[in-house]
Amino acid sequence: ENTAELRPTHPLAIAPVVAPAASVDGFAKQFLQNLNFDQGVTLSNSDVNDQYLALAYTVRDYLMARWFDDRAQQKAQQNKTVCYLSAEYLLGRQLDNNLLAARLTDIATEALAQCGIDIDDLRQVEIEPGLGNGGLGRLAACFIDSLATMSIPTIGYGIRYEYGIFRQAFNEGQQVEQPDAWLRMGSPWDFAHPEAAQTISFAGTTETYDDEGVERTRWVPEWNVLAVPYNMMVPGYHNGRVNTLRLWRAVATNAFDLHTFNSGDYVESVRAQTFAENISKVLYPEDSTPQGKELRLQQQYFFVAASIADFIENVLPDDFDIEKLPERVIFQLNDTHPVIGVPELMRVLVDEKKLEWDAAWAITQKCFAYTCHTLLPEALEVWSVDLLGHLLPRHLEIIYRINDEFLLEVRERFGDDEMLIRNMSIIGEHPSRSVRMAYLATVAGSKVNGVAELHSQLLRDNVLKDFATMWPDKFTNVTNGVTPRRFLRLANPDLSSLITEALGAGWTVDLERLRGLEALADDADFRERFAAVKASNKRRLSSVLEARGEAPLDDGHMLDVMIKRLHEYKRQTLKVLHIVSTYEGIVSGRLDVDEVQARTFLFGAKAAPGYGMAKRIIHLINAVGEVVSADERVKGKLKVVYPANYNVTLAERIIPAADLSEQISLAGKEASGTGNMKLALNGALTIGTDDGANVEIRKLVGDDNFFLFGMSEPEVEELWAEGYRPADFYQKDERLRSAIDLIASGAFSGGDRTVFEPLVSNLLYEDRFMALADFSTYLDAQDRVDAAYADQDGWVRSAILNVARSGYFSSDRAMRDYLDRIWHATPVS
Ligand code: Z2T
Repeated sequence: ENTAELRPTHPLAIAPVVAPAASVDGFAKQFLQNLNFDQGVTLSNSDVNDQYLALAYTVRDYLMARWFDDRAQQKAQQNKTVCYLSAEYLLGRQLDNNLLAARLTDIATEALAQCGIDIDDLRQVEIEPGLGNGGLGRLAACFIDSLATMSIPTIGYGIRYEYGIFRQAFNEGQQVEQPDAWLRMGSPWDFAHPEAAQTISFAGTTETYDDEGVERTRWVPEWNVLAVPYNMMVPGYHNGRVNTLRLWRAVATNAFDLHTFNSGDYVESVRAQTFAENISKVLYPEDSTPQGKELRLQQQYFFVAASIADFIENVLPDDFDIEKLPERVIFQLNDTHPVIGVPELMRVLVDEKKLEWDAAWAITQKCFAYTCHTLLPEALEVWSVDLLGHLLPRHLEIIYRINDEFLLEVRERFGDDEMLIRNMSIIGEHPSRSVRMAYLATVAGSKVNGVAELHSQLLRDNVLKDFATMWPDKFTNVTNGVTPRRFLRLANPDLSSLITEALGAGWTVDLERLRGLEALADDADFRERFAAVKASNKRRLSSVLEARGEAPLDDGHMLDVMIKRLHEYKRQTLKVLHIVSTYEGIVSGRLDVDEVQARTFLFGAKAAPGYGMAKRIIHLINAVGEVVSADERVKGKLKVVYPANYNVTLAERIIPAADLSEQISLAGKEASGTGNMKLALNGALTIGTDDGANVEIRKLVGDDNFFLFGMSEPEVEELWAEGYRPADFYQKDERLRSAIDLIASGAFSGGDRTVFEPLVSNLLYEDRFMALADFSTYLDAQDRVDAAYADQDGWVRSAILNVARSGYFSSDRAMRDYLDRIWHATPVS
């Protein structure tokens, strides 16, 4: 580029950028300066939001020099960069994480205290960036934390949604959605760079032209938007590294203005700009069941095209030989949402860089790898050929050619097996022509991975079987992980102190060290202190719930939690049937009330706004909760709490307080789960099926410290093959019958039998996720839970062993696995 070189003469302009002094005085000075000169208020005139923003600016100031330095290092060393492409990043609050990473927590607390401010009051002000739905988005956030902590050059690319995941409220027990205006009070953690905007095109036609005797194709698009990057700091923990998360925002282009302004109606033209700006307006709220809407495909192409162009133009040096691209980048596809990047890179290489198709394809295949996060057939993304061809005509042509050459390869390998060809084709024909994005990703990717051992096995055996036969080495597993910084160190400070006292501080970046706690499980004094931490975490959660208008938690109750998106396959209904059955058992006298362990059942879950059955289940949970919690006959024994708007911030309070972790999906349906890992790591015992990462958790913590129930995945297949009739299970088990009858009777709906009728008949006559089939073993396992909890000493021992043996589930380990098996990138030295 041709920017004139600056020739500064001022000594400060020549000196390297330095952070403010890492002292209480230095921090207070910087904070007050930011309050005065960036926020524009005096301390005495400021409100908490001013103070929070000034605090955030101050933390930024400390990280800034590191951020500059990291980018300079990466530029100098020209290492391979991990470009994580994800439509979602469920970040959670930034303040505490960044204070911790920069070792500023104590300094900031004291500096603010000297300004008369309680830092806790400022923590509460931050609205978490909820730019994700659930597991997939939170996983991306854990991964970028680990990569920064491990000094791996990484850019996280995604979308800066103006509205993140909706805020959930309850109205008479039913979910209502409210917009998440997370940017309204300012966004101190990101930096807009309009000068680095990319122009992203859509629609139009393609044409061939003569390029000095070579016939080439070019895309003649119909409209453009600007993609403006917003950079966020991703600081490593205590290592002085700061990576970048680059989120794109859609802004109308000048060309767009001209096009519309020529229509003559000025005001209408300004309004029309919102068309372009809608692209980054809102996160689609479906977790695992995409809706196939055009705007969503626009979002996907928008951020992926901007990211690829940004990497090539701004990260690679000007004279870079594009044929060497695979040495410098790996684009990791977080599920199929960014897969349109495959034809986009081909378009850039063939149409713009003028490479031969075969050379371009060889490069592209090396630059991408694909992570699959599901097994549900309805969650596998497909785009109608009509829609894709209209929005991205050149990309559809490229996809067709990729498919043609791929199917030739299939024929060469397996002969003219037309059935096989149809099954493997990237283009599906039924019920209408569509592009199967998972197949495109599998064909294009250098590697394909599932997110837990069982999941990866089922991908190879079922969903992508033919591809695994063709390319066995392409398939691998990387079991998910969670960041120990946010989910243990920050969320559970008391347990963290206890662990550090016992083992030293190294566990935060080397979680396998928790193994050292195994020996302490037999130490009565340690057990007592561990139990005291759990009790205090429950009190802390109780006050959080009270502040939200919920009833406080009862002392002595087991805290039984099910926190995850509301989905039929996850089987919140099975949990409800357990609650109703226990309630009915006590009320009818079938159960001896003194034998039943006092429990609080805590739910946290949002339902996709368009998912009717999930919303009905929410209604049922609240309805059952209201009746059970109010009934004198079970008073002090059973209680249901369902705080609205479960999010990362609330998870950080619930998880450290939990005794029992409900992981009860139908075997073969939950790809991995990561809440299961966070809960085990914080000393909750799991009751769970042999599904997803539960399998690995159980293997590690041991059968004695895990409550297994339910059919295995092969048993599920067998029952389907036999013919599954849920009503048979209803007939056979009296406890199940009474529970379902009680719901059907209107006992939880003021006598109205129609309210939950669709739910009841779905269970009795369809039950896609076999809740009734697993009910009796689930209740048996819950009896084992009660018995185990009655022996508090034994329970605490198991809880400690869960912590001690969960080190494997660190996202640092997951990153090492990705690096070894897929990325082959190395740390910045
Ligand atoms: C999602 O959160 C997950 C899978 C998806 O498949 C989509 C979304 Cl939004 C398309 C979850 C899985 O359900 C969960 O088992 C897994 O732990 C998580 O992704 C991270 O891999």
